[in-house]
Amino acid sequence: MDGNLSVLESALTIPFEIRRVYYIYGTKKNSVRGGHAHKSLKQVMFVINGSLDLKLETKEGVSIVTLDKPDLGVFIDVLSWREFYNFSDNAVVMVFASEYYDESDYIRDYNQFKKEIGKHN
Ligand code: T46
Repeated sequence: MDGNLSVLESALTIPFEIRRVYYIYGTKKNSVRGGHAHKSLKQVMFVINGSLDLKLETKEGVSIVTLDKPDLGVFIDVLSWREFYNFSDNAVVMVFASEYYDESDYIRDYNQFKKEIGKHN
């Protein structure tokens, strides 16, 4: 058999019921996306074409990961401040989300995020 086949199953390999799938493409090389956290939303994110760097801050600390393989997924838990940058040409990001879109679930203020993770320590 030629090529690869990756499989994701809701509530099995993905650790929650998937309520929403979205994808991001056409980003410019110097784009920075994210810059927020979520109160209740959990996500698993793949870069299925191209690459980018993901910086995640949680109450445990800061981690940076390069997503450059279509079978490399990252689980993003609640209260994780995320930033995406260093997009390659033709980067395609695919995200599986535990909740429907809800703007009130966003924490877009970094100081508020820091307070929230302080509360959860
Ligand atoms: C994350 C990264 C990877 C919707 O209408 N529905 C949706 O499901 C989403 C995700 C966004 N939108 C609207 C809301 C904003 O007006 O699209 C616009 C851009 O959304 P946002 O600022 O959330 O885009 P990103 O790329 O900064 O962040 C999104 C997710 O919110 C975030 O959780 O991990 O993609």
